[in-house]
Amino acid sequence: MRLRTDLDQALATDAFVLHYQPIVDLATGRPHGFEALVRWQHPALGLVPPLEFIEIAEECGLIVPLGDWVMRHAIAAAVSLRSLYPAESLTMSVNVSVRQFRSPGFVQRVLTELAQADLPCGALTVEITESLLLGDDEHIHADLAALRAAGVRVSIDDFGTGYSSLSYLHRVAVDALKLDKSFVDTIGSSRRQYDLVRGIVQLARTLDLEVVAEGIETEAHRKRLADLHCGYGQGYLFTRPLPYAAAVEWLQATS
Ligand code: G
Ligand code: G
Ligand code: MN
Ligand code: NA
Repeated sequence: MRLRTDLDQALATDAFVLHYQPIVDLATGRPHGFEALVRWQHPALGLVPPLEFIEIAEECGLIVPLGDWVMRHAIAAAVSLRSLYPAESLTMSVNVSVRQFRSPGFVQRVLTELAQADLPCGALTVEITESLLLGDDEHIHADLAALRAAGVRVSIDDFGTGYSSLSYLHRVAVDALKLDKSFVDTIGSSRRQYDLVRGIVQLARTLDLEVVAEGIETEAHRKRLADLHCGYGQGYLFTRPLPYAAAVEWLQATS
């Protein structure tokens, strides 16, 4: 498989780049933070989106060094964005795949990066998926607790689309849910979907969890979610994921 052999080389040659998609406070319209999203600058294929290589990287184990690369660069970007806009208390969200999270020493590596970069732990959100919480793995629970004890925030990505049951919410302490785009898409056209989203937002409030709605593409989506007191949102209505310099310009225009 071509991509797999190229991936090794890509790590050695620093051929990855992060784009940053803003997360917006829906009540005020102000920037809350960014989600770091990796792309691969392939010499022949151009900019390769993560869906085409993250799974391969997981299968061959390269996700661990790649994930470390993403974490280090996202933390560095958070430090510089926060120093450019000190009043905004910007956060940085980083996607962490299951194999990466389970790799020995993951929590310690994250905490060491934060300390070396001098980024407050509370400025980092780790996005995990429901699949990490399937089963009852004590190591995972202990690692999540250790991250949160240090002040790192934990968010459940693609919330509502996994196969796991809601029962994990009472066992696993997390800070936020990212409401999957599929809920947002039909919030304006389906009354049942609207009611379901309202229920999820209420559930989150009861459990003291923040909600970030993904895939907000229209003003109608934004307004409905803001009316339901969904705290935060992300989507093409605000902007697509941006290269670092464009993210700075977006902040300048928005903050
Ligand atoms: O940016 P884009 O919409 O193409 O991202 C597609 C998917 O790739 C998203 O589900 C996102 O979670 C995942 N992804 C993006 N960057 C990373 C990363 O650095 N690590 C992991 N594990 N997944 C990522
Ligand atoms: O699974 P995860 O939440 O990490 O996925 C984030 C992905 O969703 C990014 O790749 C980003 O490009 C994509 N995305 C973000 N906002 C929108 C949107 O408004 N519409 C669509 N179609 N995709 C979006
Ligand atoms: Mn994500
Ligand atoms: Na998602």
